[in-house]
Amino acid sequence: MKMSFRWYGESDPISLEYISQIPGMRSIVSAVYDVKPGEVWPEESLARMKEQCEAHGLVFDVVESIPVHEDIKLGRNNVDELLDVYCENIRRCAKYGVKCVTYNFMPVFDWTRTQLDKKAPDGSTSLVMYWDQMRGLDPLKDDIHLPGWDSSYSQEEVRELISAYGAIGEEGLWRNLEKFLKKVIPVAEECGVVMAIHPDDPPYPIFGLPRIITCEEHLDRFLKIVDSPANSLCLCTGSLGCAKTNDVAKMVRKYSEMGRIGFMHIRNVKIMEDGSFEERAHLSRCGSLDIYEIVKNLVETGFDGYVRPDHGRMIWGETGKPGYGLFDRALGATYINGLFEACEKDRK
Ligand SMILES: [Mn+2]
Repeated sequence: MKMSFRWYGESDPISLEYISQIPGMRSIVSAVYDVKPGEVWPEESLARMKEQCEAHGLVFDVVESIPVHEDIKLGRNNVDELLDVYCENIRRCAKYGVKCVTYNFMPVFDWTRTQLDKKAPDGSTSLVMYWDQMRGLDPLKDDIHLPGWDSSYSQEEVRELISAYGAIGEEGLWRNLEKFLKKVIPVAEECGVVMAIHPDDPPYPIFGLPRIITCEEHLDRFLKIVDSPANSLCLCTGSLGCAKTNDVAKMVRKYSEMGRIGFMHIRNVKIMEDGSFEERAHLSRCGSLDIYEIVKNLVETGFDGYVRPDHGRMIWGETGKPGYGLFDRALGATYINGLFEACEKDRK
């Protein structure tokens, strides 16, 4: 397993020096943030990222993410041109040492929460999604601004996108994903990059938008489209774990055994009675997921891909990007490292 940490580049309030001080930290997960989706990433930006990481004894070998342009997901006229740009970005990442590229295929919104700073009894804050706050919201009628949504879309654009996705439906989205994979995976294979798709967060339809990377049946279908280790999963326990019907530990064992997990996002969530969920500390007893079971399944199947502690809470008075503070993610990394050490020693 290769332990990693997400870093948002020079604008991230958390320094590479601090990240390098987390015990066992190896890799940096980052991206080029100064260009829009559908544009070619400047080589200078990649070279600089690599240099900065190396100066702190870290390796820049995971990209999260190269965003997939909405026109690719919708299969619009300019899709071939956009796919060429996407492939060029994979080649450029590989040239600067990147081994794994994460992306998602979620329509319009990357992730959905209703509050980013819900206070727990202990004073920590975290991201939550409460159905009480979601119900009654209709982006086709109201001007909705949920936290975390791309504010660059106007209300009119959001409506237009939602109706365009409604028109293609789930099967249309699968078709466009297939076209994407058939173009992109051979390029990834050629340059030694593993493409790792991130599941939909949460893994069910929101506002009628189709969502397909959601459950075991759909992950099976996804992996069969291009049956290659370069076509892999970024298995995010917290995203898949928001649906009670997903047995995350079992999925981890199955896909790791198949050699089809490139990247593990490990975090815990607490699913509430009505299906709402709260992000919690990584520890098994803090949420609904058995993180020990998940790590044990990885170790027993010989997992050697990347792992990162996913979202953390805000604790000890830290402020910053919700989910991406230093302290709780560092605690998460240490906890996960401990589980790996124990499981690996048990195995011998
Ligand atoms: Mn994730």
